[in-house]
Amino acid sequence: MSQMNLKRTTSKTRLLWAAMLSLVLLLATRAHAAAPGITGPTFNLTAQPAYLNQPDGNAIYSWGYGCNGSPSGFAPSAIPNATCNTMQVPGPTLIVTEGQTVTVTLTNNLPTAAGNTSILFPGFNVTTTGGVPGLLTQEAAPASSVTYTFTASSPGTRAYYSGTQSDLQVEMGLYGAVIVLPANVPTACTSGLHAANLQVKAAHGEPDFRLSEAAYDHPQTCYDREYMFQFAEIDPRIHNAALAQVTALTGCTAGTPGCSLVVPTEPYHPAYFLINGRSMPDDMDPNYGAEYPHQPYNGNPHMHPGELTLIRVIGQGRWQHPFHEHANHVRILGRDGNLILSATDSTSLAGPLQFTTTTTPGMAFDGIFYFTGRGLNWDMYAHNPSSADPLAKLPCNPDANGYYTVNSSPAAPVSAINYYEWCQDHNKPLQANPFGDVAAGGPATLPDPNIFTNGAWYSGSPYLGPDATTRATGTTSDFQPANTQANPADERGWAFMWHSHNEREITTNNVFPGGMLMMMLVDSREFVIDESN
Ligand SMILES: [Cu+2]
Repeated sequence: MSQMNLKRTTSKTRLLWAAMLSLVLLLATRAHAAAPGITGPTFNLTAQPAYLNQPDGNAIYSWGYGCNGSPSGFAPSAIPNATCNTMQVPGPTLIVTEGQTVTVTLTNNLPTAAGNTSILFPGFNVTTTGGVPGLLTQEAAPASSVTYTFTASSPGTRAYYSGTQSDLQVEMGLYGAVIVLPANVPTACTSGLHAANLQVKAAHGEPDFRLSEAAYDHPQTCYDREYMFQFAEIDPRIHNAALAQVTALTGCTAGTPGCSLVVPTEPYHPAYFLINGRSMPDDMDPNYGAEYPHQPYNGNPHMHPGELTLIRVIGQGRWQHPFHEHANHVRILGRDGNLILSATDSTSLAGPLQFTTTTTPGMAFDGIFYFTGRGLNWDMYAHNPSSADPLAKLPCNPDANGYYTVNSSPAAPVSAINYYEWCQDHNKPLQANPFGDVAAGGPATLPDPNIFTNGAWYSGSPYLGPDATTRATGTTSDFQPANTQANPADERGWAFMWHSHNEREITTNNVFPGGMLMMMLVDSREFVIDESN
């Protein structure tokens, strides 16, 4: 049996296993989890210094919020090995539910010369206990604490950050996110295509990484997958100046003359551009990776065709970040926890559809992104009606929207690897004379897939899914145009660059590529997306 046949037998066997596994999983408790963070509603945080790793080998002295003792829990539960260090950037994502009373106690463990620190929770009505008065809120003096209490009054994603000497302290890394989950999930989110999507995941043994089924108490905010991205930048000269001064002032007494920092924060020339505290390619390493003890959250979005993917985005730092999510536009649902409703019909959402999503410093937005392949004008699964392989000639019956789903007639089985295919392009060949077991007679003569350069993320194939990509290379060579360094075995996803459109921001210390860039991968349904890596 050739290597090719082995692979194909394996994929069929996997489908059988998946079908059996789905029965087991449907009986098991549904995992409810996703953008990684800690659960409350009571949080004990500390502000401390530590070093952030950058891909050029630099370790940058920074300040960040972290956990003061073990948090009450981690979410999503589908991500193993979750940790909350005493310092991390971004700070721990605080996950609470609408209506809860949230209590955050902050202890100031910054160097004494750094002075007071604090947390602002914009958008919430905060009361404080303890601490000392500051310009914007009560602050924690060195080695002291302050407690903030607020009601999680409405759902959505919001920023939190230092309200003390913010030009320096936010730059140093004192920022994070609050996610408020809706108390009442609309029934539309737990029925129909959303319920079917869970069954499709279960059919392939894929965990559910969501924190909820909806972003807000609104049926137009249902989602099938979610990610959180916090954008910020670092000017290392500021961080180095802070380090030099706190080192020189070690042992000084708080409040005495000279026991304070004078670090200029202008002119501002950032050299590192971060997604969740990491620069590309580090952002695509796993969540909680041991090599990033103070940067636990990654930026590594994957999704299946047709899934409504919620992206929770915050512009931290000082610059605007024009972020381009390639492959589709983003529908903005709300900003800073405020749903954007129609002026004439308060039951309908009116958020803009954006090609490039903008983030203003301190501002958060929730948006929906999806990819379906609609309009490609070729069969992206490379179906071949005259093939002897059943996987090469799966059906595609359009539902009312033109996709192959459980609403089709006959319905798509939840184990179908072309679930959510755009049926208008079904059996429409791409290549004139392709290698292997994919349909011929199409308009294009593409480069030989056996010699086509393989990118680090892109499989090199115009076809989606392990089965289609393997069939498209033919049976004459062991050389696979896939299985690259960054991807797990068997992944044949389509990679789309998600990156800042300020091109300076896709460098790391002046070297391209780097910075605020990640690769989004679309994977066909049989590839199990593991959001923990
Ligand atoms: Cu772009």
